[in-house]
Amino acid sequence: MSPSPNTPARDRLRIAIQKSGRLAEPARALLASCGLSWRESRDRLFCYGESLPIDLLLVRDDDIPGLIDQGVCDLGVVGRNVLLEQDRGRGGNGAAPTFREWRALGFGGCRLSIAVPDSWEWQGAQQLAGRRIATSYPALLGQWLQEQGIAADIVMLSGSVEIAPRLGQADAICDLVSSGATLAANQLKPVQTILESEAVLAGPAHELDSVRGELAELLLRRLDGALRIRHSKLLLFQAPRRVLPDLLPLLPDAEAPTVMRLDDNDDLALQALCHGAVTWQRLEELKRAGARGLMVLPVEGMLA
Ligand code: PRT
Ligand code: ZN
Repeated sequence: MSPSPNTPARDRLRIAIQKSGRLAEPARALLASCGLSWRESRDRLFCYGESLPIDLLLVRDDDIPGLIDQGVCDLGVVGRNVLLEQDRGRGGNGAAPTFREWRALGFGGCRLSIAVPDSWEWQGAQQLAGRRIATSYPALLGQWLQEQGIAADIVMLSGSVEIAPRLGQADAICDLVSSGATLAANQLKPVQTILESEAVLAGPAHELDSVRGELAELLLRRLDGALRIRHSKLLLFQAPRRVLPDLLPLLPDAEAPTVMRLDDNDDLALQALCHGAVTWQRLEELKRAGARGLMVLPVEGMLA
């Protein structure tokens, strides 16, 4: 396929991302690292893909699963918490899910947790029986309570869930937690995680077809490369051949290192793509084991 930005609308891939909020910038940065660039519309609701026919729709995160469902956009970057809440929320009418998680994206990490007042001595989930739990995630909480066999009242609130116990609206809450500072400031403590969440690339339950399918595949290939090298570094060094057995165990996270023989002596030049942290300590260990001329380079792109 030779991608050209001047393609008809049906042949353009449309991705919904958050207009503003926690996921907005990291989503754009990740897509930009896949080689996408855009021209933004005056109303700042639409970004027209310039390098590839892949456009962005800037929306509220809660609207993203519905937009995929309606076919208004093909893909979206959204928290797993939002995606699953809307998916479970549809369960009641028996409809098959029309969207699913395509990739976990490694940012926007948080937990959907039950939190109770600091004064409670937590003995286990059964303590929630007959209690009122405030949340913006009634479907996920309802499913978890059902799985635990607990009958409790779900109090649906669209925001400021953490103050519900102090206002007497609820006994406990179920909300997103990252650092835990908000809970602590409200004299609450997390006692049970019901979902580990992060930003995900969401798409339809089925494959996309024709040109948009090809574009989605191209994007996924680049995305997989970008995610894979996110914390990777290229390590270059030299070493005598005889110390190789001591060096390789120090590179457990490296893809099979490339080993090149240097001219006229027993020295080797090695090149290893490390997916874990390449710390000073690790460099020092390699040096002690006989490596020299150690050099750590950033990795800008990778296509498997
Ligand atoms: O305007 P729009 O509807 O698009 O945005 P929003 O206000 O609904 O969403 P936003 O930007 O707040 O969050 C978007 C997504 O970020 C969420 O759906 C999660 O997937 C993810 N995320 C990651 C979080 C948090 N961490 C988080 N800490 N979303 C919300 N919080 C809130 C939480 O609700 C609580 O009020 O932060 C507070 C707790 O934070 P800590 O650090 O004090 O524990
Ligand atoms: Zn929202």
